[in-house]
Amino acid sequence: MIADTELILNADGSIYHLNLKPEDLAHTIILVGDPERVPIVSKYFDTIEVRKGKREFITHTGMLRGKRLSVLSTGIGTDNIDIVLNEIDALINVDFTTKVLREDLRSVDIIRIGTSGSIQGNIPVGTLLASEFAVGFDTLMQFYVKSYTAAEQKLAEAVNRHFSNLSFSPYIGSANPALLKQFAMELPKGITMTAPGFYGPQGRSVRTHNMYPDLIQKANSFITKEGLYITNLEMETAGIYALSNMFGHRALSINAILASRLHEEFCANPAEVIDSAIQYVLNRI
Ligand code: R1P
Repeated sequence: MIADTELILNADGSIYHLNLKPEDLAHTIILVGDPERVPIVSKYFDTIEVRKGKREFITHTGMLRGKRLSVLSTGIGTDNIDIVLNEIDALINVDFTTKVLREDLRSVDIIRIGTSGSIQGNIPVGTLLASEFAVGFDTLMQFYVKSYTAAEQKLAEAVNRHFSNLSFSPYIGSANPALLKQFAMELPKGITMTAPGFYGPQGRSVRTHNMYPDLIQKANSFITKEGLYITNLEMETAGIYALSNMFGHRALSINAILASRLHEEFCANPAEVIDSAIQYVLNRI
């Protein structure tokens, strides 16, 4: 039995942060960062049966063309992704009446629809981009035992060689190949850099003294022997991928590019670009 302090439930039997009971969550889950993006996604559902939430974690569950879907907001950062992915897995794989892990472990599909900044000249504002890999510049995965595929191991070595002046080791996560095929055939693909902050950790300096002032240039110049390069920068994908890979869930991250860090340009119509990403994903579910 899992101890009450390891898996905390609220008085109504829902899980501590997400405030959901196992039956509230579908097995296809769209993750968005911004809680206000949840109704913008669920307005396309044919029916909505669950509207619940706590703090920044808002969930709507409903049906779209006969398929049950949840859309859930993560807020910002991989610290929140740790909570969201662990609680999703518990909702799916723990029997809440006995607090015992199910013998028949189940897997869910997790698709992030996020926003991001491009760090390459060939990826303009307005692009929808699928992350084939993600590199985590945060410390989340230092707290878990990771196991890499051969491709992830190779990428981790190349990244650590290139970013040799960091005082920490970035980690790698990868998209589920079947989801990449289902959702991202028509999209540009790349490596997404996931940062643990918005300013210094993404090389921005409004009034700060940055330890790595050339972070964007350094990321821009990274390229593997196979020709893979870092395309964009945001704050969740590496954590989503690495934890989904660890739990055996299938994950894919699609980001609307709202800024070009190289051209110092921000999108004039972000709501339209985000809506096109939402419709792109929902049309392929
Ligand atoms: C920062 O403004 C936030 O926007 C991006 C970053 O990853 C971070 O969460 O994504 P979302 O729009 O999905 O939240």
